[in-house]
Amino acid sequence: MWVVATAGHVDHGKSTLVRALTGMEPDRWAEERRRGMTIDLGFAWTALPSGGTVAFVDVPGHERFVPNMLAGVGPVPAALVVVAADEGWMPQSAEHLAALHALGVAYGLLAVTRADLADPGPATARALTEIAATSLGAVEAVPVSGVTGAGLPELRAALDRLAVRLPAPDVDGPVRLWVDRSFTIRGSGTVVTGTLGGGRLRVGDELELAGTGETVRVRGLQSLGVPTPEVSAVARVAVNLRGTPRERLARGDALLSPGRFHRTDLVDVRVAGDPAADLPAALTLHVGSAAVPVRVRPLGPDTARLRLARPLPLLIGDRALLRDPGRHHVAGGVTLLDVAPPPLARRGAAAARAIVLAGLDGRPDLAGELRRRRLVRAADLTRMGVPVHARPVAGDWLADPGHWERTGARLAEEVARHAREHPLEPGIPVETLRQRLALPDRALVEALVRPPLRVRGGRVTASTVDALPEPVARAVQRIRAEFGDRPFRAPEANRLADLGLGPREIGAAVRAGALLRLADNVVLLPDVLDEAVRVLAGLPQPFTLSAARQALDTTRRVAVPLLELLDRRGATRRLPDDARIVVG
Ligand SMILES: Nc1nc2c(ncn2[C@@H]2O[C@H](COP(=O)(O)OP(=O)(O)OP(=O)(O)O)[C@@H](O)[C@H]2O)c(=O)[nH]1
Ligand SMILES: [Mg+2]
Repeated sequence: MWVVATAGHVDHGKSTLVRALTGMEPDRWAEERRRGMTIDLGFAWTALPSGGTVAFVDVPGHERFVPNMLAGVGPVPAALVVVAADEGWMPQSAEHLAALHALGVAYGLLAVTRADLADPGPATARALTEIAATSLGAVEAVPVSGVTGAGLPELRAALDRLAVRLPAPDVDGPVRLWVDRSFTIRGSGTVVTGTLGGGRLRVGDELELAGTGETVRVRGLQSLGVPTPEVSAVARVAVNLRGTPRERLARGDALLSPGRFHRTDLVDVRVAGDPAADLPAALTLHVGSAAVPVRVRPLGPDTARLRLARPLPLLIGDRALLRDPGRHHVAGGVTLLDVAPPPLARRGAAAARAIVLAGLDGRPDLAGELRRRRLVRAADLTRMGVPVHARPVAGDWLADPGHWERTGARLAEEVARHAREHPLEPGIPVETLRQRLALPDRALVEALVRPPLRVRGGRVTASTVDALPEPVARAVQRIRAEFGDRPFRAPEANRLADLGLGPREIGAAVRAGALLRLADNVVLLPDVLDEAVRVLAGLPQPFTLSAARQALDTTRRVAVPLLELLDRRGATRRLPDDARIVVG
């Protein structure tokens, strides 16, 4: 199936033509039929000679209902432009065409209706000229009469030729179904309809409401009036939602694949049409089936920042249009360049931003996004519409290669600086580094740590034996000289103090492997443990604390923590009666 929207001035025969092609009534409301005028969107469909199905979104032509027209054409990539042979090119012919052009609609046909009332030649010539100057380009023109049926077979054939040119939908992509109608069916609850442009819907699927972010479940699906368990794009669909009050959903809302879209109320755009500087500060943004008031802040000659009155699920590259509702004027077609733009707080930020935007074209560009954002979560980029095919540097984080390289170098500098300024600390805390490098996640700090640096105990240290500050190294030398021949005698607390070895200095020496700490203020030279085990193994087993103390020629102050350390290391084992044996 594919979907085409009508376009054209009031009373030019759009609905009559849809009715003649499909045998269905596009004017759903009694008021529309009474007044002979379309007010809101209508839907009808028919089989084509090729066997394919075309569904029409029939729009109103009256100038008052242009917002309804825009909600219908917003999600539809093909248009059937209708001009009456007897009336020719009229204001809403022009306004509708301007809207199609602003939205970048590139596929279309011209039907010159009421050809039984006047020579279709002049209207055709004028319309083709107007259309050729837009995104639709050169289109086929077919004169028809919805009343006599003349030209309808030719129009069907032309529709078939148009269908084969339409780009294939991304049926594996995420769903963003812009709601164009919502209503209640007794016994079933809320139903919304829309044009499914990409992805696939199944009964039982969970979806996200763009407006509130809440999760809803698909209770039932219909396409072209027939219940179905699954629908693939492109299709007209009606979605019955379980347990969702009708008030939660209206035209302009959207049903989304959960977690796949970024809802934003701030976007940077390129504007085609009026120069950005001439745009009124307050306009309405039409995108999908939504119409949202926006504040416009021009940035460059053809770029602007839009602040939306409510967030929408927008992607880089989305097409939209700005309209001045008071003036019946399509102020400009809009291409979304950035859906998560940076704040413009600093002086000169707006000018700098204009330069960045001048280089963007709305085509998602992974390398460019990484260069500008430096660090970004893969899921966040996907949600902006940027396909991700790069390896994360940590977790879900992607990094610009140059920035990552530079940050790694800065990290090494910070570690070295911290070691110089705090020689007695065991490295720099990961969290401190995270803040200094302005990284959003500690995992990034750890990913940047490369040998000879390493992470130990929540800090980053140089993995080579930590260089000992000069005074500490000298104090350790003195201990070696004084205790080398009495290896199990430990310097007394006041001797340590004399040597300038307080808790921090001892800590640094222990980390550097220059001292072995048994308890507070009880230190030995580091290489004495093997000798202790050798001496103890020479005692009759099991042995007592007192026997060990005498054999090691030391005091209780050392012997108690030394034996406990050997116990912990499994070199000795303590028996129930407090005696010990050497193990192995
Ligand atoms: N003779 C003749 N009359 C037509 C033809 N097409 C439409 N009409 C008449 O023109 C009038 C308007 O037709 P509609 O189909 O309602 O026009 P529309 O474009 O849908 O109008 P809006 O939806 O209000 O914009 C109706 O009275 C139709 O009967 C045609 O091909 N030949
Ligand atoms: Mg109509």
